[in-house]
Amino acid sequence: MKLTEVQVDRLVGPTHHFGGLGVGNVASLSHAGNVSSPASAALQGLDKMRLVASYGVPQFILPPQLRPDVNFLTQVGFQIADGESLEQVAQQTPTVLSAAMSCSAMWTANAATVSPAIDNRFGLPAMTVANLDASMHRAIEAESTTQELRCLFPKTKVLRPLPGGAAMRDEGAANHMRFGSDQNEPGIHLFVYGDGDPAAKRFWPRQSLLACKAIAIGQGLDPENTFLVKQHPDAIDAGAFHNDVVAASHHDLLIHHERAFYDPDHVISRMADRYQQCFGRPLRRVVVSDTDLPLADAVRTYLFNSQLISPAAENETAVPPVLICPSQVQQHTPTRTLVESWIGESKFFSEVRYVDLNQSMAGGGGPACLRLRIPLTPPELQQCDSRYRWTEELDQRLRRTISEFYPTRVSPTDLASAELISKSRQAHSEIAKLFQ
Ligand code: SUG
Repeated sequence: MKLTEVQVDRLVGPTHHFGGLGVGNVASLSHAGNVSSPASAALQGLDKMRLVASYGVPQFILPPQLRPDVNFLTQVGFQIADGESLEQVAQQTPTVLSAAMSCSAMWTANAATVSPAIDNRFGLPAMTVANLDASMHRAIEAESTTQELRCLFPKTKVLRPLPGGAAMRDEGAANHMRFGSDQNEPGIHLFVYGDGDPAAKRFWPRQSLLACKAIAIGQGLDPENTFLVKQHPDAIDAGAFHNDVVAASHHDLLIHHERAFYDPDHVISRMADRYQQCFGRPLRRVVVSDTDLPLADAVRTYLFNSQLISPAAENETAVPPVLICPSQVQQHTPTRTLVESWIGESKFFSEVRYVDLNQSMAGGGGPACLRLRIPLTPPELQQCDSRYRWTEELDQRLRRTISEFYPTRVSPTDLASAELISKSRQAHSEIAKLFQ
C-alpha cells in the first residue's frame, strides 16, 4: 500500500506583520518594523498550495488562528473591552501586542512532529503538537493547533504539547526527518536538537535533546530506527534557527549543508547503514560544501527550505520529486546553478519550480516552513475532514474574502488600532463560514 505525504498549510491571517520576534531568526530580526501586506502574504501562500495541488498531491488548508489572542492578553493582565483599541498594550508592552497579533501559526512545519501508523505504538498516524516554548508569540499557538489537528484528522492520535518549559522546548517537524519509501513500510527517524556542547554563541537553540527523546518515547518509535543528531552551533549562529533551514529530506534522499550537523559520533553514517539494512538500497545523501554554498548564502536564499513533493503517479512508475524553491534561490546565480545541477534524468529531481513567498520569507519562512507533511495510507486519507481540503472552489472563495477583508498594508503603529482588530475579526468570521 502507498504512503502519501499530505501537505497541510495554513492561510496567512489578516494581522500578518513583521514583529521581529523570531528567536535567532535573522530574516525576522532584520525586517522588524517594516510595513507588511497581509493580503499579498495570504495570496502568495494560496499560490503555493495551488501549485502543490496541481501535481495531484493532497493539499489541506487550515484557517488562520484568531488574532488578537484576547485570552493571552487577559492572562498577561490586560482588560480589553469589546471594540476597544489595544493602545494601552502598545504603550506598555509593544512586544506583547505584536505576539497577540502574530500570524506565526502560518508556519505549520512547526505545528507538530508526525509519524505514520506503521512506525508508532498507536497504530494510527500520530502527531505531537509542538509547545513552541522558545518564544512568546509562538507558544500561544499550541492550544488551538491541538484542537485544529484533532478536527482535521479525527482518526489520528494527536498528542498534547510536551510539558517542561525551556528544558523541553520543541518546534515540531522543522527539526525532524523521516526516511523511508513511498510504500507503507516502517521508516527511520532523525531528530535534530540544538542544545548541549559545543554551544551556539549568538543565538538560543530552539529544540532540546530532551524534547526529541520525549517525542520518540511518547510515540513509541522503534529505538533501532530513531537517531538523534546535534545541530552544528555554527548553523544556529548563522541563523539556522530550525534544522530545515540547512537540511531537507524526502523518502531516501537527504540534502544538507556540510555545517548542518555537529556529528562527531557519525550518527548520520549509522543512520545510513540502518537505511541500507532496512530497505536494501543506499540512502542518497547530498552534502553541500561551504565552498559551493557558504552558510550565510544558504540562510539568505533558503535553498534547503525548498519543498520536496512527489507528483501523483499516473501509473505505478514513481515520478522523481519536484523541488519548490523560493524565488531567492533563482535570483542568486551560484545557488540557482547548484539547484539546476540536481535536475534532469537520473538526477534527484524532475523539475524545479520557483515561488514568490516574499512576505513569509521576510519572517524567516520558506516553502517547507509553510507546510506540515503527514504520511497517510489511502484509507487514512479518506478519513480526513474534507472541509479542509484545498479545492479550486475553496481557493476562489478565499481569494474573494482576502480582497474584501484583508489589509494591503500593516505598519507597527496599525497593530493597536480598533479598525484593524475589527477587520481581522470580520475576516476570521467570513473565513470560518467557508470551512463549514
Ligand atoms: O519561528 N518566524 C518564524 C519562522 C518559522 C519558520 N519555520 C521553519 N523554519 N520551519 C519563527 O521564527 C517571525 C515573527 C516576527 O517576525 O515577528 C517568526 O515567528
